[in-house]
Amino acid sequence: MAIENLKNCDMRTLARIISAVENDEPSAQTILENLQPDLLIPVIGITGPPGAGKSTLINALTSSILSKEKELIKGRGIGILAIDPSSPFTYGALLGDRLRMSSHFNHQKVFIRSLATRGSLGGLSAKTIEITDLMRSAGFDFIFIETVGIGQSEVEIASLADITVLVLVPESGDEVQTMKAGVMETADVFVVNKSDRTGADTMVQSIHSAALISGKEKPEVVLTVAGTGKGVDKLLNILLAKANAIDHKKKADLLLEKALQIIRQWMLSDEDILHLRAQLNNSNGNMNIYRIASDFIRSIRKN
Ligand SMILES: Nc1nc2c(ncn2[C@@H]2O[C@H](COP(=O)(O)OP(=O)(O)OP(=O)(O)O)[C@@H](O)[C@H]2O)c(=O)[nH]1
Ligand SMILES: [Mg+2]
Repeated sequence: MAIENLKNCDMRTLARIISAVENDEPSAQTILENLQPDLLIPVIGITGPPGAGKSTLINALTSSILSKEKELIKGRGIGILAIDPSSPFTYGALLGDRLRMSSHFNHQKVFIRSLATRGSLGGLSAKTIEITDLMRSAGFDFIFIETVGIGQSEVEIASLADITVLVLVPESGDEVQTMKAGVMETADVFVVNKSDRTGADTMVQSIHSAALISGKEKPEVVLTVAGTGKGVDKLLNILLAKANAIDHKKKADLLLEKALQIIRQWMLSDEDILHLRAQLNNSNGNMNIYRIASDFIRSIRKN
């Protein structure tokens, strides 16, 4: 399939191309090198602790967008990339996500893809960057990326997403207390979901206090009940406003980080990294890490 047709191909073909890249099929390199990602499509990262309601919220946002379909959908519609937490229950989580998002699973303007974190030795799923760029090239109007976690993953998602939404719940007090300044910085919008439960207002105050400490001016905080859709239109309006004001020049700073991740990934296989780890583990405490590093570089150059 010619890559210039990526925008117009049907969803099934798109799914096949994504699989080819995800599985490192021989065509993957050519596909990637011919991509033309549209940087104007807003990529919205939805992140937060397990069970905070991220999938339910994406489902509700999708409903909200589709209710204004004439106004908001000009192209392929909504692309959703759910990155599963790395746990032995990945397959279950994947099915669970599909069930939770099921009201849109068959909608022709909604494309949902789950990406397992398998094979990834830390960080986002190995292929997250590539699949996001593929989706950016496929003519969607909106792209949502769901990642679980609080801490490092927000920082990583921020290098990928144009807008980062951190979903918390009334009980997330501890998470906010220990939230690092970097996380406060990277979140563009804070959502207190499950605001039908007690403690939501206290949670909003905690977010404001944490923001004050980290020097962030007036964070945007929205209360939602994702299951019923309460607050979701308000959240969508904030996202639309932010999408119109994306500063693509600022993003250029993150390109180096992105390029380094791609280079690292293309140069080092998971086996290489496991081999390195084994060498470090086998060294009985009297290792010389510099020698191990230079031996390692020599060995991958040979391959
Ligand atoms: N009471 C209440 N329950 C909610 C709300 N939003 C989601 N839930 C429920 O919370 C549970 C977890 O929701 P998910 O959307 O799967 O949460 P998630 O953050 O995607 O979870 P993981 O992907 O597993 O990290 C489900 O049982 C939802 O029905 C809400 O606003 N209020
Ligand atoms: Mg989920």
